[in-house]
Amino acid sequence: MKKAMIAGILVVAILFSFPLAPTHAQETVSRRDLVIDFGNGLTTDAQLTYPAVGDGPFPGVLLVHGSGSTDMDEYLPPLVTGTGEPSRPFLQIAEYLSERGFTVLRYNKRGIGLNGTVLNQDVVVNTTFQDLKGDAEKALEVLMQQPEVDANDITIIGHSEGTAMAPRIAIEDLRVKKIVLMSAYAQNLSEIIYFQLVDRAIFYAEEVDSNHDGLLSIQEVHTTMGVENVELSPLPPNLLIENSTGEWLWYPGLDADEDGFFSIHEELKPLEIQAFEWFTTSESPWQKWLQSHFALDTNLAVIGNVSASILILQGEGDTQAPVEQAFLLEQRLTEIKHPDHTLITYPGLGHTFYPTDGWIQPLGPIQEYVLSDLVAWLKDPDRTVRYLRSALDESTTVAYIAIGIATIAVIVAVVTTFFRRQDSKMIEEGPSQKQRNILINRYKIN
Ligand SMILES: [Ca+2]
Ligand SMILES: [Ca+2]
Repeated sequence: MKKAMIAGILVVAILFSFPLAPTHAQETVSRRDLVIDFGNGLTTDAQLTYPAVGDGPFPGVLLVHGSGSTDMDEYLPPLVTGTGEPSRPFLQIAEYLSERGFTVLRYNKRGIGLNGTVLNQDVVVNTTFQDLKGDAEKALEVLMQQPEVDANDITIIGHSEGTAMAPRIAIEDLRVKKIVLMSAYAQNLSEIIYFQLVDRAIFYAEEVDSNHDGLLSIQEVHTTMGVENVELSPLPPNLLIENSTGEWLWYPGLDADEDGFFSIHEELKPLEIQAFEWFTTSESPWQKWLQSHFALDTNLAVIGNVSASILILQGEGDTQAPVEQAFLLEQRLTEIKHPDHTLITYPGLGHTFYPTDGWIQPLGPIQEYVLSDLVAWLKDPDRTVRYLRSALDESTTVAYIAIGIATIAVIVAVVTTFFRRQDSKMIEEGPSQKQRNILINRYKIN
């Protein structure tokens, strides 16, 4: 009896001490770890995800990251997600798509390891836009070589900085049939950074300025301290005011004219412009990458050259790639009558399609309805009809040319045979009376 009780306690202890690790009943996604060779001795880790059922080949999707030290999951630390947990938008996309019939490749950026760890500072500091684009192209080749991938149905999904790469790769490589731009840029990165550093701070400050006198008071800033995720705003209060003496004061240098207020246009704006100028010209580690971006044509200038189908997904509350960027791209595609382009914008969602609150933008996980729209677009029969039609157009053209050549050949053969017959007849029999009359008329032969 005692033994049975101890055994019972042990069973209960075991049940409660082991985490019930797999919460799902059945694994629905298969995974294969890969290593991608970027050349010059540089390799990176990657992972292929594909449906657990079937041998494929399945439609292939490549994920191309946003800026920063980004791993294959686009890992974002709790510091910026506002949820207390990290978020992994690319892992989310890969699993969501693979569960629904796609093979997806995602890879660590050059020099970057798991959770955005910098593995090779030298490589990271020297990375240019062209390097990143070349890496994406190498990853694309690896994706297309996988037996689970239908090389005739390839999509590139770019997020943020990746939206500058996807169109350029699709223009050069017509095997890419679809591109998806999530949180897209239309203008040059220098304009985006100016918006992020200068405009965004001013817009937010105007919200904090509750009496609308153009001046931030200590009280107005202090009031924002309890606001949820306020540390993710463009002007976190703990960077504006301090209380080391028992009294709240502006940080030195902010209230330059010492009138007790932080003027939005006279004091804040010049500081933000200084920050922009420092960021874009200093000896900072990002200079090589920044300058390579500044030298690029805008996305707006190149998007019209993409023949692949285009989906743009944009959060209307995105404070990093504002929704106007997506509207500009959509307008260009409409202007040039691009045959297959779709824009979906999401009210209240930010840069990672997570709910945002005005200028406070937590980078939490992607809302499921956005992923659902993505799959619906990728699987829409309109896409398939478009490819079939273009394949049909190609084969129809080839058929017309073949029929044309064959017809001409037959006519030539018939005509040649006819004249040969006539000639040989004339030689054998001599000209008939009618032929003789024609010859006499034409050449006045008597
Ligand atoms: Ca005020
Ligand atoms: Ca002042």
